[in-house]
Amino acid sequence: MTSIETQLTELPAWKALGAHYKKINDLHLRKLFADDPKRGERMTVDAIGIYLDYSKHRITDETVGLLMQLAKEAGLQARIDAMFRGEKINVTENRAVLHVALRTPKGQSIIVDGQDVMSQVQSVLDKMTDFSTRVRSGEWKGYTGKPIRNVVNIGIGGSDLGPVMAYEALRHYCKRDMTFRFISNIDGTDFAEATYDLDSAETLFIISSKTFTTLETMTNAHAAREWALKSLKHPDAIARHFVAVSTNAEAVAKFGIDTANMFEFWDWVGGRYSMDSAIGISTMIAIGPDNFRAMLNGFHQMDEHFRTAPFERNLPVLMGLLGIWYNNFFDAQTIAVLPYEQYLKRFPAYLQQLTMESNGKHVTLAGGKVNYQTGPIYWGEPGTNGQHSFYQLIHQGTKLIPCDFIAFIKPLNPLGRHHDLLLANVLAQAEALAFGKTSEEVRNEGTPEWLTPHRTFVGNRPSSTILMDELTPETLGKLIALYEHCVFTQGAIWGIDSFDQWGVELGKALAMRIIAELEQEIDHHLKHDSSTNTLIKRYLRER
Ligand code: G6Q
Repeated sequence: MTSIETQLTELPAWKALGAHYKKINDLHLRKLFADDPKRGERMTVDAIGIYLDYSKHRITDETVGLLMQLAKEAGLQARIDAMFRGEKINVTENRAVLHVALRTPKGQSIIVDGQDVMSQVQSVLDKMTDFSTRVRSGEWKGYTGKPIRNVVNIGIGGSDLGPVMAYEALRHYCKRDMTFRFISNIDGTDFAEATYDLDSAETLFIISSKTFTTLETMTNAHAAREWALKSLKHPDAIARHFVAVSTNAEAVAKFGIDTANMFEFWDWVGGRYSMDSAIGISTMIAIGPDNFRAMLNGFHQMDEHFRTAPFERNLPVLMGLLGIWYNNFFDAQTIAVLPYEQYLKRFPAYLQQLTMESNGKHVTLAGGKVNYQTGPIYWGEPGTNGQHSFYQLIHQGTKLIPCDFIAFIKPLNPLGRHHDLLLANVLAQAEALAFGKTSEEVRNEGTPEWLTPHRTFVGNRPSSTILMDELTPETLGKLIALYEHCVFTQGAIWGIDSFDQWGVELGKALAMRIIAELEQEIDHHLKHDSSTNTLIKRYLRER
């Protein structure tokens, strides 16, 4: 064991939490609420327009105190300060982690490797603003002189999930006479379905790739070029219909995109933290530069809150620590994120990358194997749909699944009773999970004895409720940054590198080998295991 591992599980607060867990893990939320009539008012934080109710968690004041103590003993504040200072806290890639710089307002400076990154950030934002204004107004014309009506982002992972999620989340604010599509998968269906009804003369492709080498993105980008040239004919058309977002100018030029039409970002922006960099150019075209800046402002408000608020009133710190409480002491394996907002339908998918690619690590910063659990599985769907499917397991299954309920006070599309019904449901779910329904209550309703156990809800199932005013670009920024910093908090305490992703490498390398075997029809001399060899042979024989 390395010293870092020893440190976490040997920390006095960690040990105290272990002992404390044994004392309180049977304590029911019914009792906690009965003993403290003000619990639901007290265990809340109201900051920067986010109301977090964390009273329905299996915690006491002592738990909260010990979790805060853990954050202190693990040196969380020093890690936060190091990130904001631009230190190279992504140690395995020797990089700074500065997505916070992307939303820092003009006039401040952050120095990385002797350069003020803030002036670079502002100049790319200005370039994005100029470009998106021209596309939105119709001033930017396609090769045949028609204005752009369709924008297709080609990217994958961090160069796709953020733009897709933001487009869906902010549809209400989007330019409705334009069409936005997103192609990520190497499955040709994705390309075919995204382009089948588009007129190439009115279509702009944004090739979004930090490295500009990613197999899926480059394959789709080449397909897009062929698709466009089929009708536009002349290679000069590429300059009017293709722009790039990348850190790799050389590869962009080699592809044939004029680097004047390239929007830059930097190695200190991780893919899954890049939706507010130039990777967000599709978002900016969709919602307009002012809305995009409002979104950045929302991110920044959360950054400042995270950097400065005392831990016990700090939203991401609290949420991060509660996640650790269940993950490491209750052995909970997953966290459900349940937005009661249809526009957030892609938010859980976005969070899956953010949380699981960041904290799905089993090795500490010092390189030793952890002797505790790290990142939980995040999953979810918008309510109320999930209530009619997987909520059954959350209510009455054998697994403990802490839930994050997300809701907005004001609807973007007021319609009859809809919003009251939606909100009634989210509040009811959190209530039902926490307090359940006792056998006695079930019996008193006249339920026969044999049916009583089936209709009993044991309750004591924890949840947070995150209530915000209205879904706007600004509130979306706050919400995303809330989870970014929640992930940071947890990674800092687990002592892992939340900013690398070596786990995606092996599959990529093996795929390259198999691609060659499939394309050259090599079915003899296959050197894989017998399962992979047989599958390859079967595919080659039957395709
Ligand atoms: C994110 C990951 C990964 C990455 C994609 C796309 O943090 O690094 O999801 O975003 O693999 O990479 P490129 O942008 O380089 O194409």
